[in-house]
Amino acid sequence: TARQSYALRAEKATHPLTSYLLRLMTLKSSNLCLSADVSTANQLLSLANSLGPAIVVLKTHYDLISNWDYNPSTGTAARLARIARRHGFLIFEDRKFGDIGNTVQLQYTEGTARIVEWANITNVNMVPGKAAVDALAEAGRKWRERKRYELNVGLSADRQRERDGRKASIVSITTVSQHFEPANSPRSGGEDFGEEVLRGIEEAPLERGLLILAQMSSKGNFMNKEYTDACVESARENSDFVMGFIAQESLNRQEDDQFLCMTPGCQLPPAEDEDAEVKGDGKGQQYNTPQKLIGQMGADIIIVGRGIIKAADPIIEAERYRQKGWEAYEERIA
Ligand code: UP6
Repeated sequence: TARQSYALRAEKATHPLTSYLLRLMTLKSSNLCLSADVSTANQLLSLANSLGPAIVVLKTHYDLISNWDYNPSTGTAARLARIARRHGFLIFEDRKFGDIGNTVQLQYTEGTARIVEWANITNVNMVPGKAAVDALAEAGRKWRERKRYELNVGLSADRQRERDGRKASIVSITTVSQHFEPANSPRSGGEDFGEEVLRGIEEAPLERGLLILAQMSSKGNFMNKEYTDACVESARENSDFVMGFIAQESLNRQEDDQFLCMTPGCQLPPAEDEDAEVKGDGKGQQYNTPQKLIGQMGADIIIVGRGIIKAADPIIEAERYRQKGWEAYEERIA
């Protein structure tokens, strides 16, 4: 798959969210995921808003945010989702679930954060075994069925009300708007983002996706080949839910594997010294350039945190990463 264009792979992918993401990448000429590792909701939302045009995925660690607001319709996730719809990017909660199946299901769908409700994508550390993936896949499928049902009930109730000459119900407006509200509709929640930025892309599909943590960027990690191979097997077994991997190289090994490889541990040397070597962070993190990860290792999306966030001007820096990542992809498929 490494030599195929994202557009071609969008047509081949069977997972609707994978296909959508590949189309988004083509449309925005971007294979950049921002790792928004900041500590307040305002910092998160303002980064999302200012870097939204350059990225296709925004990765969160919601538990790093000291004032995360859990309200499902007015809280941090809801506000982030509105920004995501507006700029056209997916939300990926980097939760790295790692427990028995029953517990990960509950952590995914219940508790304070209810991750399934707002994150298009999440991920799992498969060290506890394949059952964790199976359990999350089951929870994802159930969520989708419930959403479809709610949507249908809401829509048909509204049709009936229309026939009766009454207004649509608040309930169905909320249900429907969570997914199909046009980005610049007056209902979009009192946040003024100015002009609509992205045109030509439809709403993200009503699907959830999972990435399996198959390889890590950190020095001396224990994810050996046997573990990585089991991750690939598990992905094939749940290909309606698993979109791909967090890994350091493409893990598409068979003709019909259509998995995405999203890769953290990515930095560029400073703009003023482009030949400088990229070093680690002194806390175990190891970095590679977009050229190496996309161009040589077959990664599809680079995940960049501090390289962008800590820059003097994150907007300019995000654009530099987007360009480098995209050039490496274009060279790869040429
Ligand atoms: N991350 C890694 N390596 C992995 C998996 N995940 O760094 O193998 C995550 C980290 C962090 C981000 O949790 O959120 O990717 C990398 O941030 P950085 O670019 O600032 O190093």
